Formats: sequence, C-alpha cells, structure tokens
Amino acid sequence: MLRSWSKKLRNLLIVRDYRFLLATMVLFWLKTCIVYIVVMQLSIESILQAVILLFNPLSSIVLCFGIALFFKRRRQWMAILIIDMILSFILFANMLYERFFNDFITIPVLFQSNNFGQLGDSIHAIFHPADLLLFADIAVLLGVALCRKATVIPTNKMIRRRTFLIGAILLLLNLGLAEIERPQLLMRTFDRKLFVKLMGAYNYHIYDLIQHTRSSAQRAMADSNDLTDVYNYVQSQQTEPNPKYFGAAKGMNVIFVSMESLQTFMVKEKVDGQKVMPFLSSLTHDKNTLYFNQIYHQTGQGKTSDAEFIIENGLFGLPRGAVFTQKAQNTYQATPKILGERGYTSAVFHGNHGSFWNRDRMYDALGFDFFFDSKAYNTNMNNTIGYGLKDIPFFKQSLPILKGINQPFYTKLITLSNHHPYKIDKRDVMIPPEDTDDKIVNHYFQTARYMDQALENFFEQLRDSGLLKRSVIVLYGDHYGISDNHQEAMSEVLGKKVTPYVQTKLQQIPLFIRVPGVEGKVIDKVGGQIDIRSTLLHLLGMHTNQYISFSSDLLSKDKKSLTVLRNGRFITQNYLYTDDTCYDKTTGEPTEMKQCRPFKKQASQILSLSDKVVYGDLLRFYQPGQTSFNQK
Ligand code: GP9
Ligand code: MN
Repeated sequence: MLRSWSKKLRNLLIVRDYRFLLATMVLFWLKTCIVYIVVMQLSIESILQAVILLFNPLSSIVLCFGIALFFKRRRQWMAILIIDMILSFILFANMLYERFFNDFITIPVLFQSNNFGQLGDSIHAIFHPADLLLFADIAVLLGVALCRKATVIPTNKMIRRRTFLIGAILLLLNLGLAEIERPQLLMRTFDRKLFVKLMGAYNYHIYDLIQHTRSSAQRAMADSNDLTDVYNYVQSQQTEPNPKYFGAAKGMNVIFVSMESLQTFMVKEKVDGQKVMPFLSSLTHDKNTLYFNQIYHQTGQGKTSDAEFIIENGLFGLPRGAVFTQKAQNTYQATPKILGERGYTSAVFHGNHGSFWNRDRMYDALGFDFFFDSKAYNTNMNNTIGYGLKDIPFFKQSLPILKGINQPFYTKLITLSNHHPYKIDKRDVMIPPEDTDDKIVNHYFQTARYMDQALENFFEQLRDSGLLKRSVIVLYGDHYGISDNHQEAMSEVLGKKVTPYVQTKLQQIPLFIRVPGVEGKVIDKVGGQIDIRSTLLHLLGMHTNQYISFSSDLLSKDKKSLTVLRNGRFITQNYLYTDDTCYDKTTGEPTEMKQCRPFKKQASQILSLSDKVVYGDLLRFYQPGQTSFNQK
C-alpha cells in the first residue's frame, strides 16, 4: 500500500511535464517565506507558529497556479508566469507598504489617495534595489520556457478537479491550525499582522475583499430616511444635565486611561491579606474622585477597541467582529472630533503596534490628532511583555510626550500588562498569586497589582508635572478579564457559586472620574461604558442633545438605569436579565418574566438602532442639530 503510494507520488513528481509548474510553485513558496521572515519580520513565538507560517502560502499557491491548467497547452507556461508575476507584485507592494506603514494593504487603503501620496514621496527611501530579486525567479523561468525546456502539462477535467481539491484541503488545514493558535481568528480579526502570520498574505487579501464587499453593500442600501427612527428614539431618551456638575470641568484637559481586563470585583480584593489594588482602592474615597461601582462593560468581539468605540461615540460596537476593523471608513461624530472643533488637541498613547485593532485607521476617523504607538517608545526585551511595552515604563515614557501636547488636550492611554494569559516577569511580581487550581485566575491578581502600581506612579508624575490639577482623569476597565470558562476558580475567589446571575454581575468594570474641585463620592447608579461620553461632555459644559448617541449622563438626576450588554443581556436598578431568565436584584433569584419584558423589547431596540447607524454609516447624512431627514 505504502509502496504503491510512494510510486504514485514519484511518478507524479518525476513526470517531466510537471517540472516547470512545480519549480515555479516551489520558488514562489520560498520567496514568500523569505519575505515573511526577513522583510516583514513576522515574529515566530512557537513551533506551531513557525509551522503555520511556512504552511500558509501553500493553499493560495495551489489554487492560484491551478488556474493555469485551464489554459490551452501552448499558453500554459505564459499563464504560469503571468500568475507568478501578479502574485509577486502583490508581495512586492505589501513589502514596500509594510516598510513604511508597518501594516498590510487593505482595499480601503487602495482608495486612500493620501496614503499613496505619502508613500510616493518616500518611495526612494523604502525601495531597495535588492527588492528586484523578488522577480529574479520569473526571469530565469522565462528563459527556461523560451529555450523550450518547459513542455506542456497534460491536463484534463480530473487533474484540474484534483488540483483544486488539494488546494481546498490545504486551506481547511490552514484554517484548523490557525484556529488552534488563535481561536476565532476570522471572527475577531484581531490584527492584520496576526492574520497574515496565520492565514498568509494571499488569503488575507481574499478575506479583506469579502469583508469589504459585505460592508459596502450594507452601506450602499442605506439612505437619510433611515435616520428618522434613530433620531426620534435618541431624542426621547434625553435627560437634563445635573446643574451641580454641568461645566464643573470646563476648559480642563481630559486624560482617559483604559485599564486592561479590569473587573470591578478586583478593586476590593485581597491576596494573603494584601490589597490587590491598593491605589485604585484608595481612589474610591479620594476627595476629588467620583467612583461608579455599578458600571458594566458593553463590549463584543472587538474587546478593547469596542470599549474605545463605545466611549468615543456613544454607539455600540458590532454584533460580530470589531467595528474598528470593519467600519473605519464611516463618518463619526466622536468626542475627539467634537472637542477638536472647540480648540482641544487629541492624542492616543499605546505601547503596541499601531495596526492592532486597525487603530491607526480608526483614530483618523474618530478625529484624533496624534497616535503614539510602539514606535514612539523605547522598547527592549526587558520592558515588554505580551502585546508590548509594560505599563510602568509606558506611563513613564508617555509623560514627557503628554506634557508637550498643546492644552487643553483630550488624551487616552491604553494599558496592556494585565492581559490574558496574565504573564508577568519575576521582577515585576509584587504580591503572591491567588491560590486556586486555575493558573489564569491566580496570575490575574499579580498582573492587576502591577497595573495598580503603574497607575499610582502615573498619578504621582501627573501631580509633579502640574497636570493633575488641570485635568479630568477617567479610568475605566475595558472588559472582563476572567471569562465564563473559569467559574470554578471564581467561585473559590468570591466564596459563592457563580450562577448566571453572578456571572452577569461580574461584567461590571470600575469607572473613576477625578475632577479637580468636585467633591468625590461613590455613585451606585447602574450604567454602562456607553454613558461615559455624555457624562464627560456635560462635565466639560457641553450639551449633547444635538448628537446621535445612546449615551446618558450618569450624573443626571433622571438617568434611566436600563443598561444593555452587547449580547442582549441587560441590567436595571431592580432587575437583571440573563440566559432568558429575569432576576430580582434584591434576592439574586429568578422572578417573573413580566418584570423584564418591557425592558427586553427596549434593549433589543437600542442595539438594533445602534447597528443601523454603524452598518448604514448613517452619520454621513447627519449634521448635529438637524431635525428632518427626508431625502429631497
Ligand atoms: C492590544 C490591546 C489588547 O493592543 O489593546 O486588546 P484586547 O485583546 O484586550 O482586545
Ligand atoms: Mn483589552
């Protein structure tokens, strides 16, 4: 059996007629791998990643070169070389683009003429003569073909069918390996670099094309009439700002800190008698800090980026995938843009590379003036972990840049050390791990302690620089840190069973708003990340009713409590709805569904209206203050 298979394979490979095609494919595979490793420097972190990296060009190579089998015998070699030329050019273009933008080309990028303008100016700097070697194999193969060394390939329906079957199997295998390395890669589309690393540069372009076609169609079908019901709903939910707080931070700087994976329960936790977050815990009774202890994250698959989107826009992220990666071409009326029109300078700071979550593109759409990503920082083996620069050096290196920004400014610093799987270097450990059977849960406490220290240092630096007394500081947890898969360990930590009710309550994230001159207190109103925008704008003395947003001021006396999570679960002052069950919050026990029913309808209405705005790119039809949307 084995012998007969090896004979078949030998026959296939030594058939002289296939040599030209096979040589082209092997050479193309080799140069793709060289570009991946040498030029694009796609880092390899495990053996599996190395295997995937070498494996991922194969499916596209078989499928693309397989097209040559449809050509007449005499034209096959030409078809093979033209396919080689096209694919090599795609590789070449990505290579140049990567050198300049540290990113991969997307279809919207092809239409962003200003990007190419920038690229055009620097083309001399990014093009190296050695890059032409990328086409050297084609020149050699052309010579071989012209010397008639390449004979025609015997082909028929069955050979074509088998070739495409092999291509499809290779693609499925690639998908399987990628799924093992990074679950839900296609759904979450974390990062173009990661996608290319796991699925390959050529599959990446096909995926990008599919994404683009899907979203363009939804956008194309929308018109300004679609805004009417959104506008009416948003207007019906307006609440009066609280005069005690309205304008209390007028003209001040704004500094947001996105606290990676931080859940509210951590603020008061102890390990071995030591507070896990002594600094944040002290802020809960700081004299100028409002601490909101009933706030829920509302993120979906876009995680950190969803939290950013929700907070900047007062709109929800998308039900599938990340809005940052799918809707960066939309029109938004985001806070940086609004404040930019009133003299604020805006900037984001983050110690990871800029293409992660498509931040580099999305921040332009949101109206940010500057984005300081990993390129702006001094990074080395010792000061980085996981996604990039550790929080302590991150804040330390950010401060001088922050001080140089024109005031008033609107800024956001995104932490990353407290990220799953909560790895920490020995020298950064400040408390012992938790003592459960679950390593992830145990280490979460240590990385959270490290982040707390980084925050404390940052506050000291702000105080020393004089910025603290001129700035509103908003600290928020971006999303959960411990997922539903760790219920057993969480039961141990909390000392109670993690029921669906408790699990939903665990989606609370801490929110601190420090305003110089405002008296600090703990506020236990139920709310979500979406409410941060109106709360802040009102503190800055700006009315919000002219904007299309689902944000509601947490400090307003008539703030409604209905808080909707991205998965349709919701929480009100008295009830919590999860897993198709209505819970009474006073007992934590299930109650009659009729108590939740009216909210359930409203919750799905809110989500679908928000999705309508984002999928339809409806804000392109809206000027703040406009009241009628019928098309002329
Ligand atoms: C990466 C960081 C983490 O830059 O923001 O993103 P997450 O995986 O938490 O969404
Ligand atoms: Mn995050």
